[in-house]
Amino acid sequence: MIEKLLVTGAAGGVATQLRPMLTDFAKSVRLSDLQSVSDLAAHEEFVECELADEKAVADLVSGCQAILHLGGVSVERTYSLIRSANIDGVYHLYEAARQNGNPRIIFASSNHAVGYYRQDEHLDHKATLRPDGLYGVSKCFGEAMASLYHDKFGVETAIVRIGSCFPEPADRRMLSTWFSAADFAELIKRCFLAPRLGCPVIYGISDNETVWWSNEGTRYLGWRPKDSSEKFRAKIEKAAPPPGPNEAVAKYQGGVFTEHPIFKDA
Ligand code: NAI
Ligand code: 15L
Repeated sequence: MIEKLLVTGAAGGVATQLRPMLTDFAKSVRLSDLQSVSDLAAHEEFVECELADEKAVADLVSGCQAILHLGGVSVERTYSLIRSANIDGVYHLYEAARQNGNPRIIFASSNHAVGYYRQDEHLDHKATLRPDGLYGVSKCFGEAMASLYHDKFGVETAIVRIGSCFPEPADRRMLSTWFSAADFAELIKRCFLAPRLGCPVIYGISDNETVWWSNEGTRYLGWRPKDSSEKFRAKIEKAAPPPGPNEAVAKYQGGVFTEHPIFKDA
């Protein structure tokens, strides 16, 4: 069991789904975000923290044996917004980790780090990065920081390129990318409790029928997803006609993110 687990981005959609499942492997949980989290359970505490504030992040990490790093900008935004949360914030987190006993980290990377691959291409953990926007680039930066701090300081990180972690897939593309919270929680447990973690790249997907990604390289973790998006297929296919083969949502793994412009501050 982990004595104290830090969860950043605790007010967000993924953390809200995961929170009830973390007691399986963590005795107490420090939740953190810019936005407050109110409905705290007995094993949870809340600490407000801006990831762009280096001193605040150092204080936040102190005393935690493991970190689930979900905090940050989670979609395409302007460079300044992405930089402060996902570039500066990740640097602050890794600096805090190496100065506080090298807690293991789960880094919430994204499929948008490889979003410009086509949907008929099959990727494993060695795929060259092909980000589909500035958000995807920021996830590539996070992955590089995880690799650097592993090689230089021994900080172990599971780099999880999450597909689509929502209660249900929202469209046909997500039938391939869907990742149930239960499968994610089990992966987190395996990563934190494994005798050796290292710094693997893992695709965060459930056991879906149509997948573009292989996790063969991380079988040593003993993780096998159990859920599948198939149970939602009929509902999704009934909701809307299939997109044309040249529409981004049917062509690229990153879907519509490939169509976003570079957003500028007003
Ligand atoms: P979300 O946007 O719902 O939650 C992110 C949280 O981070 C928010 O509560 C926000 O207040 C907080 N945050 C943003 N900037 C911050 C800052 N500067 N300082 C402190 N906190 C800050 O995102 P969601 O969906 O919960 O995703 C969690 C993580 O997983 C994100 O890092 C996202 O990029 C990643 N991810 C999520 C996917 C999904 O399907 N939901 C897919 C791929 C990656
Ligand atoms: C992500 O990285 C986003 O955080 C999430 O909101 C979804 O857009 C997801 O990717 C996706 O590609 O479905």
